[in-house]
Amino acid sequence: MSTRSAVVTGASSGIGAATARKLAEMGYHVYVGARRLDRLHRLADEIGGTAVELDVTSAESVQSFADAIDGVDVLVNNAGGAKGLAAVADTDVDDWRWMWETNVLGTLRVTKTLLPELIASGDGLIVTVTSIAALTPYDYGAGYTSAKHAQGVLHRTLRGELLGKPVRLTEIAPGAVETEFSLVRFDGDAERAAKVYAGIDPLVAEDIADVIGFVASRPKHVNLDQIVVKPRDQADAGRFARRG
Ligand code: 8X3
Repeated sequence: MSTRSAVVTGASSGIGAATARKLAEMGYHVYVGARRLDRLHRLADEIGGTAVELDVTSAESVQSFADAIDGVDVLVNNAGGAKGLAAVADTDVDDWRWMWETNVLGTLRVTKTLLPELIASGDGLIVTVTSIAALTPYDYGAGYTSAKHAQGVLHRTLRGELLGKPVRLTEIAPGAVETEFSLVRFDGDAERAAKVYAGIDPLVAEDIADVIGFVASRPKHVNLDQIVVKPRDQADAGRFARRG
C-alpha cells in the first residue's frame, strides 16, 4: 500500500504540531500548513513531512497550498482561534471578522478545495477541531462561540452531504487545552493567559493529538462523529475546579 497523506492546518504550534507528529509517527506523510514558515520547516524536518505556507484566510494561499500537495487522505482542520473576551455591547467587530475568517471561512476554503482529493482517496477522513464553544455559548465569548458554532455546523452539514461518499467526518470539541490559544486571545498578555489554566490540570496538545490518532486508526466503516474532550477539572466553559 502506498503511503497515506495527511494535511494539518495551523500546524506551527499547539494541537496542530502535536497532531502532525502523531500522524507522522503512525506512518502518514504529513503536509503541515501555517503562516509561520520557520517553525513549520523545523517541524517538517523533524517528522519527515512537507512544509507548505498556508494562510487559510486567503483563497490564493489555499489554492497554492493545494497545488503543492500530492493527494490527501486525512485533513485536519485545526487552524483557528479566539481574539478577545468582551460583552457583545463592547465587542470589537474586527475581532469577530478575524475569528469568522480563520475558524469558519478558513475551514470552508481548505475543505472545499481538498474535497475532490479526499473523495478520490477512497478512504478520506476530515477531522475538524472545533471547541466546547461550538456546543454552548458563554458570556463575553459570542465572537468566538458564534464562529465555533458556525464551523461545527459547516462540518456537521458535510457529514450528511457526503453520505454515500468514501469520506468520514469527525468533530473534536476540546475544552481547556494549554497552548498559545489564550495568549492569542489576550493579545500576548501572558499573565492573563496563565490565569485560564491556573489551579487546574489542563489538557495538553498531545492529549488531543492522541484522540485524532485514534480516530484516524479506526477501520473505514467506523465514523466517530463528535468527540468532546475536557480536563477532569472542567465541567463546562468557565466552570472549573481550581485549587488554591
Ligand atoms: C477553547 C475552549 O472554553 O475557552 O476552545 O472556549 S473555551
